[in-house]
Amino acid sequence: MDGSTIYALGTPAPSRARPGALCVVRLSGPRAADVLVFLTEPGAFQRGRSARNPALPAPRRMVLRTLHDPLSGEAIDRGLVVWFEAPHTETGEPMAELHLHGGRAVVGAALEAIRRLDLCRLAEPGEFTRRAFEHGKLDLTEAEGIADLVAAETEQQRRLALQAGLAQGVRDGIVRLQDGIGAHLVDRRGERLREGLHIAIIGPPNAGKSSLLNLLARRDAAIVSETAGTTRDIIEVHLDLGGWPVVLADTAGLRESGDAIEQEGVRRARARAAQADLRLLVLDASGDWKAAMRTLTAETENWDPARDIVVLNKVDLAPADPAAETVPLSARSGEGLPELLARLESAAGALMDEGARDQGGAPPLTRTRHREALAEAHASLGRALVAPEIALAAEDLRLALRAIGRITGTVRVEELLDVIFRDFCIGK
Ligand SMILES: Nc1nc2c(ncn2[C@@H]2O[C@H](COP(=O)(O)OP(=O)(O)O)[C@@H](O)[C@H]2O)c(=O)[nH]1
Ligand SMILES: [Mg+2]
Repeated sequence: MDGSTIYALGTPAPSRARPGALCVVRLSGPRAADVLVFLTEPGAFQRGRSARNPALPAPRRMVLRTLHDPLSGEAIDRGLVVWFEAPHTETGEPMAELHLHGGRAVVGAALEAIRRLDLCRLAEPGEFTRRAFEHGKLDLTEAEGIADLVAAETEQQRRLALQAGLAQGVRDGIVRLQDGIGAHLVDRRGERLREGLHIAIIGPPNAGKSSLLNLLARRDAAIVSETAGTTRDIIEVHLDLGGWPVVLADTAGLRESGDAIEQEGVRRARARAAQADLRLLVLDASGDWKAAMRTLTAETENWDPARDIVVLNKVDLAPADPAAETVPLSARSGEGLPELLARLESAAGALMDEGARDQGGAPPLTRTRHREALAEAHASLGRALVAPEIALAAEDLRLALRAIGRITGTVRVEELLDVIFRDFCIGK
């Protein structure tokens, strides 16, 4: 709003073919009263009388007045005028209406007289409604309702067709946006970069899981013991694996146990294995590791044979099977460690690259705040798609926009308003 006073024809402009019986000129803004007085009281303009002039009719009362050209004093028309006092008006501003005879010459002369006062300007399409909206006289859906009402009947069919097309277009746009946001949300690169790649060491008791953790951590983080069931809780160490931050977790040996604490350890081990980005299954080369591999890979949730690694430990005790898809290692002597590290590094790199490829090189979501805002936008878009009413869908879209705005900076409502009011006709 620029504080200007605006005017426009509130009825269709009279044409030669179809002159109307009446034509209404509407004014809104701080100078509306001046315009009304200057047009209806001869000589007032020259005297520069103010809006407090007694010539101003009582508000909301139609009164008969003769309209004069304020400069020449020439009579233009005799018609009804109405004065509306702010804020109880349609726009919330001072308003006036001139009900003129609908001939082209009359209307043309009246508009020209108003223009020559140089107190107001022609309204933009939808500007009256926009001012009403900005003064809290109606909400957006009501404003849009007015747009529909104005366009109804005259071009109903064309508009209906247009609306249907628009709705489908909007729907497609929402679906595309939601898919895009969803893809960012499943991309866990940012989290991996920030928190580290999660690697879980799993396997049967006594396979050498804790020994492997200590070997990789280069310190005695976990207790190594011949007593099966020694590791009961999860032990985490943070490592740098070829430049990638890694959280390595040692877990309890996977076996049936009567011990309640060990049972809980096994439950946690399985849960951690399922959540991890990468699983290292450690097996004892000197035992029946093939059977163990079959059962444990089948039992482990999210086990991916193309990504997860089977480590055949204690190769100092039994020769490795070169045909098997395993990484031979001796956690005791360190034999096979460089090969295992190489495998881990390439797996970590692949996990990070994978996300990068999926996102077309887009930066990862590293902040929880961004992730939460996107999740909220995603949910709001989903609700918009199933909203039973257009007004509710609009509200959901607004919420989605606000959530995205929290990442990108504020999304100005003004920008939206321009789009909405653009479709109005002048005088509304
Ligand atoms: N010979 C041999 N013994 C190992 C090796 N790795 C671990 N051990 C032993 O196997 C036993 C169990 O090891 P531990 O790391 O506690 O296994 P976990 O139960 O899987 O955590 C310990 O006595 C270790 O010293 C290895 O590579 N070779
Ligand atoms: Mg252990």
